[in-house]
Amino acid sequence: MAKTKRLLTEQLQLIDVVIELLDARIPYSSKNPDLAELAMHKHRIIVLNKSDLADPRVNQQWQNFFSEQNSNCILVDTPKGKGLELVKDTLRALCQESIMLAKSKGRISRPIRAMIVGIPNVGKSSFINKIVGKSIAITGDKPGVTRSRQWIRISPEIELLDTPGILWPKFEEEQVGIHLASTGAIKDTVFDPPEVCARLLENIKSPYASLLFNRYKLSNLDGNGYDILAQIGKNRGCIVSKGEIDLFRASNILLDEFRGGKIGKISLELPS
Ligand SMILES: Nc1nc2c(ncn2[C@@H]2O[C@H](COP(=O)(O)OP(=O)(O)O)[C@@H](O)[C@H]2O)c(=O)[nH]1
Ligand SMILES: [Mg+2]
Repeated sequence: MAKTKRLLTEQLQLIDVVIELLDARIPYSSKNPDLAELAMHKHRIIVLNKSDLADPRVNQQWQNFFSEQNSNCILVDTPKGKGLELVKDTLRALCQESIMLAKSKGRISRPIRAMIVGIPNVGKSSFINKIVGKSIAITGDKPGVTRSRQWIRISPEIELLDTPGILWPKFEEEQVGIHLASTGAIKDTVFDPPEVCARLLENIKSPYASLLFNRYKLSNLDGNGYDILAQIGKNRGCIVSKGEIDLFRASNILLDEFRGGKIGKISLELPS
């Protein structure tokens, strides 16, 4: 973490605007606690990425919440490219002052420089590829590949750092860990998948009951998360010998379908 933090601090010195990607389903849990301080003197844009997987009503609440804190907050669906033009417009608007200043002095302003930051799996590489417009090889994550930093011009006045800044998630709160595991931000191996699923089901069973009924043909949502997981396993044929239900297989199905948005548009956190 110390090394990651040092690298981020270095990268931040090069740019004007930080674009912080959050997972729209878990804006609280996917927000890095230290970034506000590290990027104190930079313009910032919050992108609620994967907004296509989250509950539209809740997306709106989060957008209002961040706007009330005077943060620029944009809903994005990276694969469909939704919201990306607004990100570029916002970048330009944020830097308007320095552009005007340069003009008034008869100078041509240099391009605005921005970088993407976010926790693992939030969509950083996809976002960069999409906003750049063509697929570029992101080689930075592979050990042994060294390459100099590159700026990619995404419009005449905007340049983007080609490697995203990697942020570490919060570690202290247990509920945060469950949310990060549910969405796939941290590896399943850190957690017991049936436990993650049981907690996930307890979180969503009342706000999203109808989605669960529809997807898994449940007869009821009685009992705790493990009971519901067992029903899902039974209905999906996750049976081991003697009719016992394989909760691990049921968990894999549930996690895959939740992460892929197959159950429906589900948000795990509200601003309140
Ligand atoms: N549904 C959906 N999936 C996304 C979105 N953005 C990224 N993804 C997916 O999330 C996964 C992780 O993305 P990646 O760019 O590798 O994340 P990184 O680790 O932050 O670089 C990939 O499977 C992407 O296709 C989005 O807006 N919506
Ligand atoms: Mg990546």
